[in-house]
Amino acid sequence: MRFLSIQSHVAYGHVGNSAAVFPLQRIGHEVWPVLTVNFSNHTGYGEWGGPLIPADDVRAVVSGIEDRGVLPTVDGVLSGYLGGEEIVDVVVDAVARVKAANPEATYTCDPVMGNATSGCFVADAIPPLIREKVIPHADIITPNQFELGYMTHTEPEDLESTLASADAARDLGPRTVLVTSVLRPDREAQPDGGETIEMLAVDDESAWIVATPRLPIKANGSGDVTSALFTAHYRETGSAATALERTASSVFDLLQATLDSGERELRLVQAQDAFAQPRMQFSARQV
Ligand code: PXL
Repeated sequence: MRFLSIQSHVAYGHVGNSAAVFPLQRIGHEVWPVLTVNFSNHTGYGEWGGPLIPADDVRAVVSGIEDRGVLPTVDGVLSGYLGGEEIVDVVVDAVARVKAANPEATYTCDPVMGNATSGCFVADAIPPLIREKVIPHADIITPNQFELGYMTHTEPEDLESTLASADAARDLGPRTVLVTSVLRPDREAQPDGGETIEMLAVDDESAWIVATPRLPIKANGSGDVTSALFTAHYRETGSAATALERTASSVFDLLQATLDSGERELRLVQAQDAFAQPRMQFSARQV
């Protein structure tokens, strides 16, 4: 498949397109990265060098691709962190152009707003823009539990309320919702009593949940890898359960490798076999 991926680029480390592009390529997909920032490193370091790409320049890159006549061959558009209103408009416009060229193409929006620990870390203007201008055009969204609540004005907590929030998100337009990092208090423990973290996928067919051991690591970019892999596997297989299992398997091994290395950045290259041949050590349960 071919993906147009409109996301951040960092020279050092792995977030945005610098996290999403290689795993997609490693599992055999063509990716056309369109950069929204060109930073030295991710913003988690507190300082960085390099420019935001002006929205008009991002738009010009999309237009240049369109002028090659290749938009009808795009299977999916991906977006991640959106820094401002202008870039929101560029993404929405790019999605419209791709869908006009190929009505079968899907748009996956990772509605990056924040998380349960840090709260909202994007500008105040961004969440309402994502909710009102972007989500209605998305086919697949990949919020974490916090973003899911913010988007739907609900407070997903246990399984039942998280499923209800996912349905509320589906009422905004997207047919498929992947909720990453679900930390419901009623989740199951590991066989050895250890803590788990879950992902939940809901589509027109059904709802599925997968649990993985919760690792003591917070790695910037892991959400970007998750969103990209889920999209590719879901589009390829049409099965939310299979996509969930493959994605959980790959991302867990990536995080384990990162933890074992003691490094701050994702061990994307070193863990590449986990993308190509996921061990499939976790199974999804229908809920
Ligand atoms: O992972 C999302 C992301 C995207 N873009 C930039 C970031 C981050 C997370 O740290 O810093 C520039």
